[in-house]
Amino acid sequence: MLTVHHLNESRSTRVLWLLHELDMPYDLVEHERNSETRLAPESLKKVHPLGKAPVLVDDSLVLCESGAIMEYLLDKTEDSSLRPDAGTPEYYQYQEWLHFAEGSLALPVIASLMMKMEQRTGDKPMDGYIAKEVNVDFSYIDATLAKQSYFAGNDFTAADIMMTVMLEIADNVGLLTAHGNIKAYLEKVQARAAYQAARSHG
Ligand SMILES: N[C@@H](CCC(=O)N[C@@H](CS)C(=O)NCC(=O)O)C(=O)O
Repeated sequence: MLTVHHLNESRSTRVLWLLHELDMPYDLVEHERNSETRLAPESLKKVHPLGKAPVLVDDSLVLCESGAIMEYLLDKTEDSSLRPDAGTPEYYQYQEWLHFAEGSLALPVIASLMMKMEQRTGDKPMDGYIAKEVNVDFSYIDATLAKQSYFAGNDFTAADIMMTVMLEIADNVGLLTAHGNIKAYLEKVQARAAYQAARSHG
């Protein structure tokens, strides 16, 4: 049986969302952030040395990194609807966005969140770098969603799940005000039943 270690308001929503899309049964272990520091509790460190969510446990396998967990689950199921066929142009778009979510987008989005929490004035060298990254990334995302319905083309895939959780943080920080295509996309994917089921766990 699969066990998902979930932290409230975190990237582990991606894993729950995918499991609901695939109708795969799982056990859930819920961990609660410290309300002041927002850090994960010690209970997560007992599961994985990084002490971060998500963590997936399947028999002797203990896996972190949401993107790797998505690929593991897609390898495990016979349902191939959420990952384009290997070697197709859509497959490589899928790969690009699956990695983009953590490899490119996470840094400027999470840094923007931290800067907002710290009420930074925006005059440090890092602020300029983050502003430039935010501009480049969201222009690219907006242009992609202007020409196609989903990140890997015309079908919803696990790359959309990876991207959505980061786009939601961006929206909360106010980075999407000039990006109508991205806001409309978010409303569309958030209406999915599997998304609602995943979010019911916080
Ligand atoms: N790149 C990792 C990031 C994991 C990560 O930073 N998780 C955050 C929640 S979104 C966390 O557990 N933070 C709590 C902490 O660091 O104490 C992934 O995609 O899984």
